[in-house]
Amino acid sequence: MSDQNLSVLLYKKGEIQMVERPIQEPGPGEVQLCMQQVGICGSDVHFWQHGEIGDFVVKKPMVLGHEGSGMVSKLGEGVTSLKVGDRVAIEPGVPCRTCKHCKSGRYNLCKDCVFCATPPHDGNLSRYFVHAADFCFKLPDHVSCEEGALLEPLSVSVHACNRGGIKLGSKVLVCGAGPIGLVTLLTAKAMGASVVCITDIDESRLTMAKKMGATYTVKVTSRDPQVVAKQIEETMGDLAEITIECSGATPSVQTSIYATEEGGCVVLVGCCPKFIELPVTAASLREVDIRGNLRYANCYPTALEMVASGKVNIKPLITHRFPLEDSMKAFQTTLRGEGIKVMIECAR
Ligand code: 572
Ligand code: ZN
Repeated sequence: MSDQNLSVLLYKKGEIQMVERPIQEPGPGEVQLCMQQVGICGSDVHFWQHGEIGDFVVKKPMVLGHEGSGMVSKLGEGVTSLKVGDRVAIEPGVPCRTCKHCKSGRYNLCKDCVFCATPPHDGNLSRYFVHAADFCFKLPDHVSCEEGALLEPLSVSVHACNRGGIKLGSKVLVCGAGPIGLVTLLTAKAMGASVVCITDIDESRLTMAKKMGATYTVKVTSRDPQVVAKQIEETMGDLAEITIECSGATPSVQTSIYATEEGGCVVLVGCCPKFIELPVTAASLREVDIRGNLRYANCYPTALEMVASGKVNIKPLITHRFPLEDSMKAFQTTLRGEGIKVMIECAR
């Protein structure tokens, strides 16, 4: 098999393959990228295992991957912001640019957004990938391509913390210590939170959270949300002012409402089931706002500044590394729930 554009293709539910595909040429305003690093996200594994998330169903083969960085290998017509050889972080969702939400700056709400590895659009887990030049962010020399790839989950956390209104002195609860929970912990602290408590059912993830600066950790052992909320309140000495729910697990979403103080805010970041039972009066009668969250808009520049300035260190998130050829092993590792972030090196 000649190695032209080796790619990780989700052929259909349950079936991923390494395939050779043609290398695309960049069109006007686009760049061709020699992919460097791509992290595996929970959604890549979910599409592989279940063939769908919500309304997004895999109906034809799709290349996986949306947490990527690359090196510019060709410029499309009219591109002046980048040059061949530049290393860039790839913001994976390119919106229509013309709808109401795009024009107001909330382009994450664009209905026509082309997002990598969200059906029917291909992702960037391949040797080469073509992308809009203005959704590529040049990395300074001292920021690695691994860090560039991690700007994607970091941007999720920047948006979530903004949605929650985290500011200097905020007392924050983060539910779930997976990759998104951990970057949210780092971002909340960088935004000035004085206390960050983080929960999980897994002790090793809490150990990691502690190492990354969590003020408190709570190991969740009960499915009763009021019992867990009490445990959190006792640990923090107070209820949380702002809660960022990153697990998507039903009991944890219920806990997030009980564990937030009156007048506070819960941001729903984790992927929940379509319909769940929630303690609505505990939210409504205490004016606890429940806020939605979809990816990010205009957060890559902030995420990059956080890393480039040394305000956050995201490198410890990477626990496994595989070359592109070993992507099947990489996906199996993620499926087994090992480590935190599995990174795939795409360059030969
Ligand atoms: O890194 C962005 C990201 N967003 C996720 C999941 C994983 N990674 N979301 C959850 C699923 N939704 S979706 O709208 N969808 C599959 C397009 O249900 C997007 C946000
Ligand atoms: Zn993701």
